[in-house]
Amino acid sequence: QVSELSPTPQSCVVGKGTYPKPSIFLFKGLNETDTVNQRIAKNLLPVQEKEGKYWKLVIGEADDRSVRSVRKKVPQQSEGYYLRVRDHEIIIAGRDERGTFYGLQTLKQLLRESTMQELEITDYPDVPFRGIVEGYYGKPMDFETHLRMFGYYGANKMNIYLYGPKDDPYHSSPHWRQPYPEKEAQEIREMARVARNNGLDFVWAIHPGKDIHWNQADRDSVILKFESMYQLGVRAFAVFFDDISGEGAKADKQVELLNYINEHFIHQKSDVKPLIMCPTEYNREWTDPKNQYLETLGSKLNPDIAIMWTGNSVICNIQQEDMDWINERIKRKAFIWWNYPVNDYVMDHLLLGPVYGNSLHIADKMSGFVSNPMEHAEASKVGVFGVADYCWNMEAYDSDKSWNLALKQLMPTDADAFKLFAEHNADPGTNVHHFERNESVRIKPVLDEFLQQVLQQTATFKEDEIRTEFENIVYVADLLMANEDNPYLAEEISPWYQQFKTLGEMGIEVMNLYKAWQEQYQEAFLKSYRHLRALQHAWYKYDMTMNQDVPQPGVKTGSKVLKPFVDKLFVYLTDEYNHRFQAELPTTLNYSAYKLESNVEQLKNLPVFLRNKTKITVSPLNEVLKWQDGGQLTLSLGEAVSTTELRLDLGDQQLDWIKVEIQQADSNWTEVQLANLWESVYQVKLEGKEVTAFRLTNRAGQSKECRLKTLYLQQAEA
Ligand code: LTM
Repeated sequence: QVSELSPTPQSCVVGKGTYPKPSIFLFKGLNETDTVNQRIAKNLLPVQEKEGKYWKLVIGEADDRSVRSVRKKVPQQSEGYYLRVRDHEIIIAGRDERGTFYGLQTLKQLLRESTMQELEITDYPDVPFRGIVEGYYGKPMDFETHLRMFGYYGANKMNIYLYGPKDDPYHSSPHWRQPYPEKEAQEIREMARVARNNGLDFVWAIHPGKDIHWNQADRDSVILKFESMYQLGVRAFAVFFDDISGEGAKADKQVELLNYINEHFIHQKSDVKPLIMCPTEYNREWTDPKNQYLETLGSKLNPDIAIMWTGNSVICNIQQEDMDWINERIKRKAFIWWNYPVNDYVMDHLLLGPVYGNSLHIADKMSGFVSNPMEHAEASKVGVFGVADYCWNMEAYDSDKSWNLALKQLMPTDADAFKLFAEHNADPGTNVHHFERNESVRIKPVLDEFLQQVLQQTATFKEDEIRTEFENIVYVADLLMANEDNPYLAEEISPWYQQFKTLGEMGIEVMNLYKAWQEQYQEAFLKSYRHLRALQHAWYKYDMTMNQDVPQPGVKTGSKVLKPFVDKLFVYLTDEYNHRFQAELPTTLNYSAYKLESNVEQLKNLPVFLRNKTKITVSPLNEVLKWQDGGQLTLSLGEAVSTTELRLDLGDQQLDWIKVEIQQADSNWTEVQLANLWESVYQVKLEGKEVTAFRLTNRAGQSKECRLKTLYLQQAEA
């Protein structure tokens, strides 16, 4: 259907005629367009050589003879196209080759339907550069995944892909100065080629700021590395200075290097796209007006170099005034690096909700908009689809409509099931960025109302609705686990399907518990109680054993609304039961009893979890940590825990500025000594001490910049 075209066209006028879908094409103008477009056109349908009763497909660029009759209808905007379906003829006329390419993508979508409607589409993008920045921490996409994703990005009319995975050692330290080994080099060559064939600029980014020297040798190192990438077919480049501190973070030095590269490399090549840079102060929260960092970039960086920007904070939504604020300082339109749906700060969660929150009126205030995806490339398609739609036709963007279409395309045979799953897997949970997404929106008011009625002991309604929701979850989880639409997706996220099923079962059982409670049926209550305990155990075991090899291990689902509902109801009913029958059924949940408190802004909301059932771990932080003098982090354990060691790695080999104290049952704080194990890894030996809390304090007498790489307390084995 025309209403399902995505991204939403700027204008689509539907006529009266409806025809059976073409089954064969006769081409006109093929030799006038580029080979990529020729190939796409030829693959749409079988080709007919002679004129006859067949559909004619005419394609070309605005100045080509083949499309002369509609030349005036082609939009002026670059990458725009005009597409007309009429009288067994389809004409696609692009403003340029990309425009024709996009017209063909639209035609592909039209050909999914069983009939062809008479129509005229006049279309062009709102945002000049739209795409992906693979800039997350974690496992970079593998070679095959890249190729697959390029097809998806191009089909959604994205035109740029920036390669900058933080954990590629040849993109960042330690090997940014060296060329790629042969195998990886050949993969990049192929990636650049496939990206190009999918209408994408393949931008290779370097991240040299951790250990760069501001001298001629390192200027040459960057240029030599770029030259080696150029030889592999890369024609667009970026330099990222994010998440670094110290010498590499100096604005004037960065400007000097970038202008040098621009002049001695970018401008020397006739076929290379303008340079892109990501600053160190890449969001407003981190800007220090004293440094005049952004102003230095704004006034001294060559105006043809694009500057990336994440918004008011690392992960946030962007409004009109936010764009004005940054554009004024950098004296150009910011190139947005949107940190969504990336989950490298909450790897136990999936972010599958709708794309929403950014202003719909900022297209003309930005030079580009790229999304940083999750390590799960297939699952990220939900967010990517929304971003592509948003960037193409911003004012017309309808987040829910776009989300529904994305889900349907990703799992056509079980779209409703996948939607239910996505509805309940949207929020990142507690996180350092205070970033939130709506989750379980449809059922939340029902659950809230029900819980309130239970707590106030008034008559309850809507039990059936709630029970049905949980029954659906169990049903849907089974469907998803068996679904074969997309094996890549299944491989990425099946642990979450299993946990989702357990959550559904817990939900059903907690409603049974409620019923038994209401009917004062003690035996049924105890039966449900025991089953719930077993399900809680299964949940916990899964959380402790699956998806462990990541900074935030485990598998969380429904964590914003559903799971808290189940837990609250369980605790309340069991407490009531205990009270009424003088029983002592435990109500402890496998909730972490750990409480992290801090007056250091970036540490305040860090998740804390138990790894391997024994390591009480504070989530590492991706970004540079600015720890003010006297700033403290306290982790209370809720009870005395027998411990063997505290492990700390702040990326600093000289940790004399950190004071570590532990608290024991007597509530007094005692300072303990840090011993260096190797490089920046430190340890406090605890030798079985019963600890109730520990705290770390910056006693340097000045603010320190460091990385929170490791922080855990090792429990003694039971
Ligand atoms: O956002 C930027 C510019 N840099 C990093 C990313 O590499 C990372 O993926 C995100 C989200 O954790 N945060 C960053 O600081």
